[in-house]
This record gives sequence, structure tokens and C-alpha cells, in this order.
Amino acid sequence: MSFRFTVCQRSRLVRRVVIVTVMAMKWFLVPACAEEARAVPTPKEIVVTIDNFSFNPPEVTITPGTTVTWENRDDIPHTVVETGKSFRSHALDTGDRFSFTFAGAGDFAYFCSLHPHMTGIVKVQPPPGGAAAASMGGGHAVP
Ligand SMILES: [Cu+2]
Repeated sequence: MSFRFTVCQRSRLVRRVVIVTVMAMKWFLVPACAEEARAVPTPKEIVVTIDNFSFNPPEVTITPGTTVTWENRDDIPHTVVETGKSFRSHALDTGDRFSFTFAGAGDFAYFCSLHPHMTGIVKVQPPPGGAAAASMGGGHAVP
């Protein structure tokens, strides 16, 4: 009789521990998930490679503040020149890099001045509901 009573008490204690543990996990898990959802990675630097007489990828879409770095992987020199002349690289030898940070929204078509058939475009689009929507153009070269 007394043995049965003990088992009953024990299982009640186990159930209580389980409930407390689940409640505690809820407290720990909810903020962790919320934080993860907020930290959606927005790349602030992307690389466009120059290979076999082409920019790869030829079209990129970024948000203002993003730095684009072009890297020449061809064994001949290339340049990166924006049609509106907002940026212009020197001749890039193999392995050379050129970076430009796009401050404002807009479409920036560019080409290689040594091989004008090589073209690409950078589309800078403000994040949804972002305050940067009003600013157009601009940016600066990264030394
Ligand atoms: Cu070229």
C-alpha cells in the first residue's frame, strides 16, 4: 500500500518537472527565434568577377550602402567604367580589384573601356519602406 503511494507521488513530481522544463524552454526559445528572424543577412559587399571577357554576374541588385568589388580573373587587363561616369577604374591586371560603394538608388550600367562589348549593370534598390528611397545616385569609390 505504502509502495503504491510513493510511486504515485513520484510520477506527479516527474510531471511537474516536465511542465516546468517545457515552460522554461518556451522562454528561452521564443526570444532566440525572434532574434534569428531579425538578423536576415543583407550582404553589404558583393563580388563581380571578370572572366572570359564577361562580367559575372552581369546584373546585380543591391541596396544602398552596398560595396561592389570587381575582380579581374582574366589574363588580360580590363576596366570598369560607369556610363554616367560616376565611377571608373584604372586598367585592372589579373587579380586586381576595384570597389565602389553605392550610396543611393538607381541603375548603374557599366562597361569595359578596353572591350566595350563587355557590359554589366548594378541596380540599387532601396529596401522596402526604407528612408533611402528619396535619394538618387551618388556613391564613392573605395580606395
Ligand atoms: Cu575588357
